[in-house]
Amino acid sequence: MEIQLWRTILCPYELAVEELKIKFEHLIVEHRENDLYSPIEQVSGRVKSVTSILEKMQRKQIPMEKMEEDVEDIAGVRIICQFEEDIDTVANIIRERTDMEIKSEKNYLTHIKQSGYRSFHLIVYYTVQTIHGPKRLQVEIQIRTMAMNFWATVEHSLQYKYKGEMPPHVAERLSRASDAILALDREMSTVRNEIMDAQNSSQMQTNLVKDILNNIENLYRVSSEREVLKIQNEFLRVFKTGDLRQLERFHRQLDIIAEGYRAQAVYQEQYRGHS
Ligand code: 0O2
Repeated sequence: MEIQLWRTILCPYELAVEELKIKFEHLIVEHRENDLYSPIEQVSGRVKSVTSILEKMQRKQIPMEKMEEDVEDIAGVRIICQFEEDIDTVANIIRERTDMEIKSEKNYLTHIKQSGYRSFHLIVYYTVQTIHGPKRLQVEIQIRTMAMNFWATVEHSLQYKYKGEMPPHVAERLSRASDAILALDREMSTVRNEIMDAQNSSQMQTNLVKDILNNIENLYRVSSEREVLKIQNEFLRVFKTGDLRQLERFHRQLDIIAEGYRAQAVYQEQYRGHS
Protein backbone atom coordinates (compact mmCIF):
# COMPACT_ATOMS: atom_id res chain seq x y z
CA MET A 1 0.00 0.00 0.00
CA GLU A 2 1.23 3.51 -0.77
CA ILE A 3 2.33 5.76 2.07
CA GLN A 4 -0.37 8.30 1.17
CA LEU A 5 -3.06 5.64 1.42
CA TRP A 6 -1.85 4.55 4.86
CA ARG A 7 -2.09 8.17 6.01
CA THR A 8 -5.68 8.37 4.74
CA ILE A 9 -6.65 5.12 6.45
CA LEU A 10 -4.99 5.96 9.77
CA CYS A 11 -6.16 9.59 9.95
CA PRO A 12 -9.64 8.83 11.46
CA TYR A 13 -7.99 6.50 13.99
CA GLU A 14 -5.79 9.40 15.10
CA LEU A 15 -8.90 11.50 15.59
CA ALA A 16 -10.59 8.72 17.58
CA VAL A 17 -7.59 8.40 19.90
CA GLU A 18 -7.39 12.16 20.47
CA GLU A 19 -11.14 12.47 21.12
CA LEU A 20 -11.21 9.54 23.54
CA LYS A 21 -8.16 10.79 25.42
CA ILE A 22 -9.88 14.15 25.93
CA LYS A 23 -13.14 12.47 27.00
CA PHE A 24 -11.51 10.17 29.56
CA GLU A 25 -9.23 12.92 30.85
CA HIS A 26 -12.29 15.07 31.31
CA LEU A 27 -13.79 12.40 33.56
CA ILE A 28 -10.83 12.96 35.90
CA VAL A 29 -11.54 16.70 35.92
CA GLU A 30 -15.27 16.14 36.52
CA HIS A 31 -14.63 13.85 39.48
CA ARG A 32 -12.13 16.27 41.00
CA GLU A 33 -14.38 19.31 40.54
CA ASN A 34 -17.14 17.44 42.34
CA ASP A 35 -14.81 16.54 45.23
CA LEU A 36 -14.96 12.90 44.17
CA TYR A 37 -12.22 10.32 43.99
CA SER A 38 -11.38 9.64 40.33
CA PRO A 39 -11.16 5.95 39.38
CA ILE A 40 -9.03 7.10 36.43
CA GLU A 41 -5.53 8.27 37.23
CA GLN A 42 -4.01 8.72 33.78
CA VAL A 43 -4.94 8.28 30.11
CA SER A 44 -2.71 7.67 27.11
CA GLY A 45 -3.28 6.57 23.56
CA ARG A 46 -1.60 5.67 20.32
CA VAL A 47 -2.28 4.66 16.75
CA LYS A 48 -0.54 1.40 15.91
CA SER A 49 2.49 1.81 13.68
CA VAL A 50 2.27 0.51 10.10
CA THR A 51 5.05 -2.00 10.89
CA SER A 52 3.14 -3.29 13.88
CA ILE A 53 -0.10 -3.54 11.85
CA LEU A 54 1.68 -5.46 9.08
CA GLU A 55 3.36 -7.80 11.57
CA LYS A 56 0.05 -8.60 13.21
CA MET A 57 -1.62 -9.20 9.82
CA GLN A 58 1.18 -11.55 8.86
CA ARG A 59 1.05 -13.38 12.19
CA LYS A 60 -2.74 -13.77 12.08
CA GLN A 61 -2.93 -14.20 8.28
CA ILE A 62 -5.29 -11.28 7.87
CA PRO A 63 -5.84 -10.22 4.23
CA MET A 64 -5.47 -6.53 3.34
CA GLU A 65 -9.19 -6.01 2.73
CA LYS A 66 -10.00 -7.29 6.26
CA MET A 67 -7.41 -5.14 8.01
CA GLU A 68 -9.76 -2.59 9.57
CA GLU A 69 -12.15 -5.30 10.72
CA ASP A 70 -9.66 -7.85 12.02
CA VAL A 71 -6.90 -5.67 13.44
CA GLU A 72 -8.98 -4.43 16.33
CA ASP A 73 -6.30 -2.35 18.03
CA ILE A 74 -5.28 0.08 15.27
CA ALA A 75 -6.51 2.73 17.71
CA GLY A 76 -5.58 2.08 21.33
CA VAL A 77 -6.40 3.95 24.51
CA ARG A 78 -4.90 2.99 27.85
CA ILE A 79 -6.53 3.93 31.13
CA ILE A 80 -4.42 3.71 34.27
CA CYS A 81 -6.05 3.32 37.67
CA GLN A 82 -4.62 3.42 41.17
CA PHE A 83 -6.42 0.33 42.48
CA GLU A 84 -7.63 -2.94 41.02
CA GLU A 85 -11.22 -2.15 42.12
CA ASP A 86 -11.16 1.00 39.99
CA ILE A 87 -10.81 -1.13 36.84
CA ASP A 88 -14.35 -2.45 37.29
CA THR A 89 -15.68 1.04 37.95
CA VAL A 90 -14.08 2.34 34.75
CA ALA A 91 -15.36 -0.64 32.72
CA ASN A 92 -18.87 0.11 34.02
CA ILE A 93 -18.55 3.78 33.09
CA ILE A 94 -17.62 2.69 29.55
CA ARG A 95 -20.49 0.18 29.37
CA GLU A 96 -22.96 2.95 30.28
CA ARG A 97 -21.72 5.45 27.69
CA THR A 98 -23.79 6.20 24.63
CA ASP A 99 -20.92 7.41 22.45
CA MET A 100 -19.32 3.96 22.20
CA GLU A 101 -20.61 0.45 21.79
CA ILE A 102 -18.87 -2.58 23.23
CA LYS A 103 -17.91 -5.27 20.76
CA SER A 104 -16.02 -7.56 23.13
CA GLU A 105 -14.28 -7.76 26.48
CA LYS A 106 -11.19 -9.71 27.57
CA ASN A 107 -10.52 -10.14 31.24
CA TYR A 108 -6.84 -10.86 31.76
CA LEU A 109 -7.32 -10.16 35.48
CA THR A 110 -9.32 -13.30 36.06
CA HIS A 111 -7.54 -15.11 33.22
CA ILE A 112 -3.92 -14.05 33.65
CA LYS A 113 -1.89 -14.64 30.48
CA GLN A 114 0.85 -17.26 30.44
CA SER A 115 3.41 -14.42 30.38
CA GLY A 116 1.98 -12.99 33.62
CA TYR A 117 0.19 -10.15 31.77
CA ARG A 118 -2.79 -8.65 33.61
CA SER A 119 -5.15 -6.04 32.22
CA PHE A 120 -8.80 -5.57 31.24
CA HIS A 121 -9.42 -5.07 27.51
CA LEU A 122 -12.47 -3.75 25.73
CA ILE A 123 -12.98 -3.41 22.01
CA VAL A 124 -15.48 -0.65 21.34
CA TYR A 125 -17.06 0.81 18.23
CA TYR A 126 -16.67 4.57 18.10
CA THR A 127 -17.77 7.03 15.42
CA VAL A 128 -15.69 9.99 14.26
CA GLN A 129 -16.74 12.70 11.83
CA THR A 130 -14.50 13.02 8.78
CA ILE A 131 -14.67 15.09 5.61
CA HIS A 132 -16.23 12.02 3.98
CA GLY A 133 -18.91 11.78 6.67
CA PRO A 134 -19.14 9.65 9.81
CA LYS A 135 -16.77 6.70 10.19
CA ARG A 136 -17.43 3.95 12.72
CA LEU A 137 -14.21 2.30 13.76
CA GLN A 138 -12.85 0.02 16.47
CA VAL A 139 -10.78 1.10 19.42
CA GLU A 140 -9.05 -1.13 21.95
CA ILE A 141 -9.29 0.21 25.49
CA GLN A 142 -6.86 -1.31 27.99
CA ILE A 143 -7.59 -0.70 31.67
CA ARG A 144 -4.94 -1.57 34.24
CA THR A 145 -3.39 -0.41 37.50
CA MET A 146 -0.15 1.57 37.70
CA ALA A 147 1.61 -1.55 38.96
CA MET A 148 0.26 -3.70 36.10
CA ASN A 149 1.33 -1.00 33.67
CA PHE A 150 4.86 -0.95 35.06
CA TRP A 151 5.14 -4.71 34.57
CA ALA A 152 3.60 -4.67 31.06
CA THR A 153 5.87 -1.85 29.90
CA VAL A 154 9.01 -3.64 31.04
CA GLU A 155 7.86 -6.98 29.66
CA HIS A 156 6.90 -5.39 26.32
CA SER A 157 10.40 -3.92 25.96
CA LEU A 158 11.97 -7.28 26.74
CA GLN A 159 9.67 -9.00 24.23
CA TYR A 160 10.87 -6.48 21.66
CA LYS A 161 14.50 -7.05 22.62
CA TYR A 162 14.27 -10.85 22.37
CA LYS A 163 11.84 -10.80 19.42
CA GLY A 164 9.59 -13.51 20.83
CA GLU A 165 12.53 -15.70 21.89
CA MET A 166 12.59 -14.76 25.56
CA PRO A 167 15.29 -16.76 27.40
CA PRO A 168 13.65 -19.02 30.03
CA HIS A 169 15.52 -17.40 32.95
CA VAL A 170 14.19 -13.94 31.93
CA ALA A 171 10.65 -15.30 31.47
CA GLU A 172 10.91 -16.91 34.91
CA ARG A 173 11.99 -13.60 36.50
CA LEU A 174 9.11 -11.79 34.78
CA SER A 175 6.67 -14.39 35.98
CA ARG A 176 7.88 -13.91 39.55
CA ALA A 177 7.71 -10.14 39.14
CA SER A 178 4.12 -10.54 37.93
CA ASP A 179 3.27 -12.47 41.14
CA ALA A 180 4.85 -9.67 43.16
CA ILE A 181 2.77 -7.08 41.27
CA LEU A 182 -0.37 -9.09 42.00
CA ALA A 183 0.51 -9.15 45.70
CA LEU A 184 1.28 -5.42 45.63
CA ASP A 185 -2.10 -4.60 44.03
CA ARG A 186 -3.89 -6.73 46.64
CA GLU A 187 -1.94 -5.10 49.48
CA MET A 188 -2.72 -1.60 48.17
CA SER A 189 -6.40 -2.52 47.95
CA THR A 190 -6.48 -3.09 51.71
CA VAL A 191 -5.65 0.58 52.31
CA ARG A 192 -7.80 1.84 49.41
CA ASN A 193 -10.50 3.39 51.62
CA GLU A 194 -7.98 5.30 53.69
CA ILE A 195 -6.16 6.55 50.60
CA MET A 196 -9.44 7.51 48.93
CA ASP A 197 -10.50 9.48 52.05
CA ALA A 198 -7.16 11.27 52.12
CA GLN A 199 -7.37 12.12 48.43
CA ASN A 200 -10.98 13.29 48.74
CA SER A 201 -10.07 15.61 51.62
CA SER A 202 -7.10 16.99 49.75
CA GLN A 203 -9.22 17.60 46.63
CA MET A 204 -11.95 19.23 48.73
CA GLN A 205 -9.37 21.52 50.33
CA THR A 206 -7.99 22.47 46.90
CA ASN A 207 -11.47 23.31 45.59
CA LEU A 208 -12.41 25.24 48.75
CA VAL A 209 -9.22 27.32 48.64
CA LYS A 210 -9.83 28.05 44.94
CA ASP A 211 -13.39 29.24 45.69
CA ILE A 212 -12.31 31.30 48.69
CA LEU A 213 -9.56 33.06 46.74
CA ASN A 214 -12.02 33.79 43.94
CA ASN A 215 -14.41 35.32 46.43
CA ILE A 216 -11.66 37.42 48.04
CA GLU A 217 -10.58 38.64 44.61
CA ASN A 218 -14.17 39.68 43.82
CA LEU A 219 -14.43 41.45 47.17
CA TYR A 220 -11.44 43.62 46.23
CA ARG A 221 -13.67 45.25 43.61
CA VAL A 222 -16.55 46.11 45.92
CA SER A 223 -15.18 46.36 49.43
CA SER A 224 -12.60 48.51 51.22
CA GLU A 225 -8.95 47.43 51.16
CA ARG A 226 -8.93 47.29 54.96
CA GLU A 227 -11.83 44.88 55.10
CA VAL A 228 -10.36 42.61 52.40
CA LEU A 229 -7.04 42.58 54.23
CA LYS A 230 -8.84 41.54 57.40
CA ILE A 231 -10.60 38.72 55.50
CA GLN A 232 -7.35 37.63 53.91
CA ASN A 233 -5.60 37.43 57.28
CA GLU A 234 -8.48 35.45 58.67
CA PHE A 235 -8.24 33.08 55.68
CA LEU A 236 -4.53 32.55 56.32
CA ARG A 237 -5.21 31.83 59.98
CA VAL A 238 -7.91 29.26 59.13
CA PHE A 239 -5.77 27.73 56.37
CA LYS A 240 -2.88 27.22 58.79
CA THR A 241 -5.07 25.18 61.14
CA GLY A 242 -5.38 22.57 58.36
CA ASP A 243 -8.93 21.92 59.60
CA LEU A 244 -11.26 21.25 56.67
CA ARG A 245 -14.39 22.00 58.70
CA GLN A 246 -13.09 25.43 59.74
CA LEU A 247 -12.22 26.11 56.10
CA GLU A 248 -15.77 25.13 55.04
CA ARG A 249 -17.26 27.43 57.71
CA PHE A 250 -15.05 30.30 56.57
CA HIS A 251 -16.09 29.62 52.96
CA ARG A 252 -19.79 29.85 53.94
CA GLN A 253 -19.22 33.08 55.89
CA LEU A 254 -17.41 34.58 52.94
CA ASP A 255 -20.30 33.59 50.69
CA ILE A 256 -22.69 35.47 52.98
CA ILE A 257 -20.45 38.58 52.93
CA ALA A 258 -20.19 38.41 49.13
CA GLU A 259 -23.96 37.94 48.87
CA GLY A 260 -24.43 41.06 51.07
CA TYR A 261 -22.28 43.13 48.71
CA ARG A 262 -24.15 41.78 45.69
CA ALA A 263 -27.50 42.75 47.25
CA GLN A 264 -26.13 46.18 48.12
CA ALA A 265 -24.94 46.66 44.52
CA VAL A 266 -28.37 45.69 43.14
CA TYR A 267 -30.08 48.06 45.59
CA GLN A 268 -27.76 50.94 44.62
CA GLU A 269 -28.38 50.23 40.96
CA GLN A 270 -32.15 50.39 41.48
CA TYR A 271 -31.85 53.52 43.62
CA ARG A 272 -29.82 55.22 40.89
CA GLY A 273 -32.51 54.25 38.38
CA HIS A 274 -35.18 56.03 40.43
CA SER A 275 -33.29 59.27 41.08
P1 0O2 B 1 1.21 -2.87 20.90
O1 0O2 B 1 0.61 -1.80 20.11
O2 0O2 B 1 2.68 -2.96 20.70
O3 0O2 B 1 0.81 -2.82 22.33
P2 0O2 B 1 -2.24 -10.66 20.26
O4 0O2 B 1 -1.94 -9.26 19.78
O5 0O2 B 1 -2.16 -11.70 19.20
O6 0O2 B 1 -1.47 -11.01 21.50
P3 0O2 B 1 -5.00 -9.97 20.38
O7 0O2 B 1 -6.12 -10.94 20.37
O8 0O2 B 1 -4.85 -9.09 19.18
O9 0O2 B 1 -3.70 -10.77 20.72
O10 0O2 B 1 -5.20 -8.99 21.55
P4 0O2 B 1 -4.86 -9.05 23.08
O11 0O2 B 1 -4.42 -10.37 23.57
O12 0O2 B 1 -6.04 -8.48 23.73
O13 0O2 B 1 -3.58 -8.12 23.16
C1 0O2 B 1 -3.47 -6.93 22.49
C2 0O2 B 1 -2.56 -5.98 23.24
O14 0O2 B 1 -2.56 -6.27 24.63
C3 0O2 B 1 -1.11 -6.09 22.83
O15 0O2 B 1 -0.90 -5.30 21.73
C4 0O2 B 1 -0.40 -5.54 24.06
O16 0O2 B 1 -0.49 -4.14 24.11
C5 0O2 B 1 -1.25 -6.11 25.17
N1 0O2 B 1 -0.74 -7.43 25.56
C6 0O2 B 1 -1.33 -8.61 25.37
N2 0O2 B 1 -0.59 -9.59 25.89
C7 0O2 B 1 0.50 -9.02 26.42
C8 0O2 B 1 1.66 -9.53 27.11
O17 0O2 B 1 1.82 -10.73 27.35
N3 0O2 B 1 2.58 -8.63 27.50
C9 0O2 B 1 2.43 -7.29 27.27
N4 0O2 B 1 3.40 -6.48 27.71
N5 0O2 B 1 1.38 -6.80 26.62
C10 0O2 B 1 0.42 -7.64 26.20
P5 0O2 B 1 0.28 -5.57 20.70
O18 0O2 B 1 -0.28 -6.26 19.52
O19 0O2 B 1 1.43 -6.22 21.39
O20 0O2 B 1 0.63 -4.16 20.21
